[in-house]
Amino acid sequence: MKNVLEEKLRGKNYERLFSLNNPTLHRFIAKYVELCNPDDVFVCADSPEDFHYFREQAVAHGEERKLAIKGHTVHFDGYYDQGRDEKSVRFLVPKGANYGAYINAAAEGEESEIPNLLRNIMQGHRMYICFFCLGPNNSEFSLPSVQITDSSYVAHSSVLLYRPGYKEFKRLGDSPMFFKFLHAEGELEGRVSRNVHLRRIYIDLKNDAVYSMNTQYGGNTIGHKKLAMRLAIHQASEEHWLTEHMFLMGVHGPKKRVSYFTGAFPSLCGKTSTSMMKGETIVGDDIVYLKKKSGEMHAVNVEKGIFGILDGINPKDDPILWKVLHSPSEVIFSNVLVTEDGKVYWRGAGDVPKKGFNYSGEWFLGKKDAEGNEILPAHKNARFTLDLKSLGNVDPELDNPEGVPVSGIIYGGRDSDTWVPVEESFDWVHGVVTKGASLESETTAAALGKEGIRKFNPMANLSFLSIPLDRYVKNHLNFGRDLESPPRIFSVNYFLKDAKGKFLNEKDDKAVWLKWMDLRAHDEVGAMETPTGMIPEYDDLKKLFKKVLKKNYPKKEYVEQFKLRVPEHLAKVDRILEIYRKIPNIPKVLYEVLEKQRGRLMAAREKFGDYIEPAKFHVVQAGERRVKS
Ligand code: SPV
Ligand code: MN
Repeated sequence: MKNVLEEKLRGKNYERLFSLNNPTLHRFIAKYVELCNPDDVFVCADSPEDFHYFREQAVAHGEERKLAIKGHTVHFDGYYDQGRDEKSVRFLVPKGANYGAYINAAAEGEESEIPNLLRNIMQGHRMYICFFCLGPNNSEFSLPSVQITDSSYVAHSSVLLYRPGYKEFKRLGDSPMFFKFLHAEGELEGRVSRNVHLRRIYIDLKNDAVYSMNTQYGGNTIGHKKLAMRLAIHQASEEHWLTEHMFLMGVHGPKKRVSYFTGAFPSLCGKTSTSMMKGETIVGDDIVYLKKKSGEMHAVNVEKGIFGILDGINPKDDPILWKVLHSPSEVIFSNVLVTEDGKVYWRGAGDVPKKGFNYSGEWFLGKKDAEGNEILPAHKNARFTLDLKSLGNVDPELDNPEGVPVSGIIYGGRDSDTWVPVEESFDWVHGVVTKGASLESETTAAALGKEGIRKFNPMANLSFLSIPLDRYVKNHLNFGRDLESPPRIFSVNYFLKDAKGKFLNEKDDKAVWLKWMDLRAHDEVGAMETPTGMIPEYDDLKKLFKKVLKKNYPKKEYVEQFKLRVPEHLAKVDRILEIYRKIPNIPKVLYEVLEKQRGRLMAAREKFGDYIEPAKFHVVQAGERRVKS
């Protein structure tokens, strides 16, 4: 083992690796140095020079190009490598184990493909080894992990997105408990992976390892993002905590009170923009670990940066992001359009340029791809990567090793016709079942495949599950049962449309929903009790619209937005029940809660018809709770 490491890790690199006294780590690295056969190996020890080096390497190798604004660079992924490739993700599960229909388990023997694809894959490349800490440093929430990659863009992105881990590995000593990621971009054509047909992501749950190859898109390659999330969901399940696809934010209530909310939304459904609402503070926009602490749910942000979506970001709705995306600081743009003067364009960012450079090469208005489809100037999944500390609205608790207590959990998806803009569930179980476990959303460009199809996506986490769905739902139900006062569970819907297909809300209306949820979480406002949950009273929203957005909120709009759509809700209950009936071992309570919801909907329809205006429902005073799920 030492031979291969001595040969490829020269000078300080060898010393850095061997001053970590961890035989499992040394074996893992030696195995993949030997197999992948890079020209040499760089070991990162988290000095500022190391971080600078990644950025310089990325530019020197052409993986990133400098832009007009200081600190800004752009990276392009291959034309067919623009999103998470869920079909190519395969789990290596123990022999005989059945993880159910939602986990893409590798066939027996398929594992042997891994060494075959990786053999000599890094020839001519430099291998980078980086250590990270998932979660705050020095925290019982956090998990150490190592990333091997031959992409300086992946290394550069990772140091913006994750907390440093070299010292964590020193503390870890010889423990074998850490996550391991190997990424190899494979043979390049220009600067992009040539063999995307051999793009593979293997998740090895037995060894806490992930192997990703022949791809460059961040969601497939930055190991600590969705690859680590899959390993962490598995680990959390074994240890009775939760790993979730959620933002974490401080909502600023009356008298300077700050309450923390998490929110789970499928990709491209407003998760980042919610966490960045003006007047609030952001802890994180994508991944949390949730644990019980003193009878409460506590959360940490696994990351310290954002790999966010640019599509639609504009100065009016996203003033904070707009500013940082146009000021000197470290930002990596990916898959945007770059104009001659080194500026970037994405949809929503002003006038469409007539030409430029993008993920298809030289671009001009009207350019078509090989399939005859028009190429948009910037990809809908174009992204920015930055450190949260570049933002003016980062929450002071970001790095608190204890995490923050959670007052509310929000679930939302792209739903044009069923859910009202905001609604509170009756209790934890009702929320887990009818909001989280019943979440559906129309598909988006964040994953490869057709857009706009309504898909079941429980807790916005279906793509990332590494345990059977029944166990995942059970874990959620159990989590709240042990809490003295579980967080309130809400749903939001930013995508409700009228009969003509026009959105019923404006983008910034969510600022009001947040303030209302905060008041509910503190029992400071009443609500109307409907068959599906508690909705706001008109007068409360009217006041909040005035106060928060300085907007008039006509009653007509309220009624249109908040009327109960009984046929759509009944159809949803049927769809969700049908899905869960096919899954073995689902807790009985899930069926019971959905059947009761159906019963309440039918009774309301009997009395008031298919579409029921809020005024028909009872007002429940602040602090009062009636329905039991
Ligand atoms: C998402 O798509 O949910 C993301 C980006 O957060 S990715 O890393 O691709 O998962
Ligand atoms: Mn995400």
